[in-house]
Amino acid sequence: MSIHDFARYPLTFGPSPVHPLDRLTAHLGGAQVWAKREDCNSGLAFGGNKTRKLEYLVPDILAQGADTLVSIGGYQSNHTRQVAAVAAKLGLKCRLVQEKWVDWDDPVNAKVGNILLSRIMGADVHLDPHGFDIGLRSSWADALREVEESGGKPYGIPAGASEHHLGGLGFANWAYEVADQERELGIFFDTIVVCTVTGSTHAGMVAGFAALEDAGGRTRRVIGIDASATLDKTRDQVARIAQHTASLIGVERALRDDELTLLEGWAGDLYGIPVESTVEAIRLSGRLEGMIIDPVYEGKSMAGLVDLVTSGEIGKDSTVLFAHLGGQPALNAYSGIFDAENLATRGRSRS
Ligand code: 1AC
Repeated sequence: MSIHDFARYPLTFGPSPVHPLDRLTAHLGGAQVWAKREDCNSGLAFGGNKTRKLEYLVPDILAQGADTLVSIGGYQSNHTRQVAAVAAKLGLKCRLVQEKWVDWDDPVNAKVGNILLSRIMGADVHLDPHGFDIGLRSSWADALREVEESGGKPYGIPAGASEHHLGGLGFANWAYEVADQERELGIFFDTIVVCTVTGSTHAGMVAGFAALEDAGGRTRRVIGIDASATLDKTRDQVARIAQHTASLIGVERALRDDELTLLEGWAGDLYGIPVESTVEAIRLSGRLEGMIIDPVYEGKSMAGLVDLVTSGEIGKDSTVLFAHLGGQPALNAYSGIFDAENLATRGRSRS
């Protein structure tokens, strides 16, 4: 089997845009930095990385004759927003469990941004008091059972689609898309930087690039930047999903340790809480490139990229691809961090 043997239901516009970040590159004084923009990948509720993953789940959803998508995330989950959009597009119902993954005391945290969009798209949104966890959740199992008991035919999609057996395929395909874009542009990205939380975005890339390497492609580094602050658990989850996805797409070997890089240092102490470096990265990206990134995911991976280039860990001669996963709808729920007074009391204690 290869990635091309899996059914894919089109939800995206096609290959997501790739473009240079010239002013950021000049600011850093080296390493050519580019971005690949999953925030511009679809017309469905602003798209994002999960839209890509869902392209590989929809054929299974349709084959099973499900009438309700059941998924889970935090109040400001990008994933659940994208599931709600796909349900709307397919004419299915959507039941969402939104757990209190982040203890963020903004009064509109459960009202604006992603959760607002899910409500607009008709999802049945249930708030739940449980805290952050990247694994399979009992609240989600309860929701599946309730849909069934009320006569529905649920289709379960775990957080980030990561623990779904097809959840890594979307980003395995992303790796192939990058290779095609490199050929068109006459460029080679030796380093990819991606935010890692539930794992299947990062893991899918690792699997895809492993398959390409086994087919004669050049070796490159995929650097996952932890944003969950549960490093060991995340590393295990990424390794497991990467190995599973690799074997699905025909990689007949164990992945090497050097193919699985997850770096800590930019998450702060807690998932979903921006720290000083996150806010600086958001401002930098906005000010230099007009590229909007968010306080939960890309603010942290961009902070990592900036430090790794500045410290020389990513060499000045590198060509780096920053994976923009499309988390910015959550920004509305964090407006307080751009209030100078709040930043002084809240953000500066962690970096
Ligand atoms: C954690 C999966 C995740 C989301 O958006 O809910 N990225």
